[in-house]
Amino acid sequence: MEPQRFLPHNTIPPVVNVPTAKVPTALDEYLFDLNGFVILRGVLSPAEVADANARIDQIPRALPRKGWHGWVQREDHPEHRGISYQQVYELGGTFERMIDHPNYINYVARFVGGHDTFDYHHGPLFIDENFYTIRGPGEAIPLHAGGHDSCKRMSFRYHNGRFHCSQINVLIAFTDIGPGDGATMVIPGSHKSNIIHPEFLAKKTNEWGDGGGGSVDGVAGAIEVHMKAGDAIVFVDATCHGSAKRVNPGERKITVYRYGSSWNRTRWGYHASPELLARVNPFARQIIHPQEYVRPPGTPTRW
Ligand SMILES: O=C(O)CCC(=O)C(=O)O
Ligand SMILES: [Fe+2]
Repeated sequence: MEPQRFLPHNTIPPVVNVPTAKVPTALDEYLFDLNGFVILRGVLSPAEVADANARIDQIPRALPRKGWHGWVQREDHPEHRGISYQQVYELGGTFERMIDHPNYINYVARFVGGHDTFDYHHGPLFIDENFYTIRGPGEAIPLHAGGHDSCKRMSFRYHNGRFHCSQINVLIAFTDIGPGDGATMVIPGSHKSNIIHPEFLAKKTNEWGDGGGGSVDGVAGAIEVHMKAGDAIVFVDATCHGSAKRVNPGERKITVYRYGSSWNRTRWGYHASPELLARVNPFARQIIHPQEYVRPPGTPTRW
């Protein structure tokens, strides 16, 4: 073995460098490269989890699809995928802290990459979507993504000792999620797959539509990720994934914050509220609002 042939781990400075901030270890980087994900235990404290769940409980369950609760909107997806609220960072508290949480933000920045390149022109990162999902018995999200389609938005890339992933998801559990609870399921290594999973080709119905209701149960190669409330799975979106169908009584609650380069755009066209932008620290502000538009003097700011 000639160690000098291999680039050293940890050549990129953390984006958040407070003493409590966590940075990926050499083993984390190895496992992320190998599998497409890492599992980070206890990134949120029980108090942070309780705070977030209490904020969600303020939203009336009767809020219809597309209905608004302040700056949060219920997503318009079929009931068999549960209830999702978009733009939850607007709810403040834990959700706001999660924009740049020191327990994982350096993982996200390392995996998105772009340090010292034009990708950092507007800052290190951008959140293109952030939501909280509640699922009860019978509910799930079908199998999706995978390296086979080479989609640029989700892509995994490693070059010259650095990751350059287009979309890194931080999926956090807000309830304990074990067998029967509708766990997230992933196919380890599928972010690098060249071949489409035959399961996709076998589908005869649109599982995503109102009459659908597919899950990842029984899909060859897929494993359940069991988590305690406050644990996170950090994964490149190219990883083939989805969830098991919940069979136990009760509800399973998660968030997904998706991060990419600062030049990304939002998935659904949401914009952070002026109140949130005024409250957050400059680093978090850059993550949710990387660019001010430049206009001739006297032009209206909205039209
Ligand atoms: O609910 C899950 O476990 C996965 C969610 C997901 O993959 C998605 O919303 O794209
Ligand atoms: Fe997904």
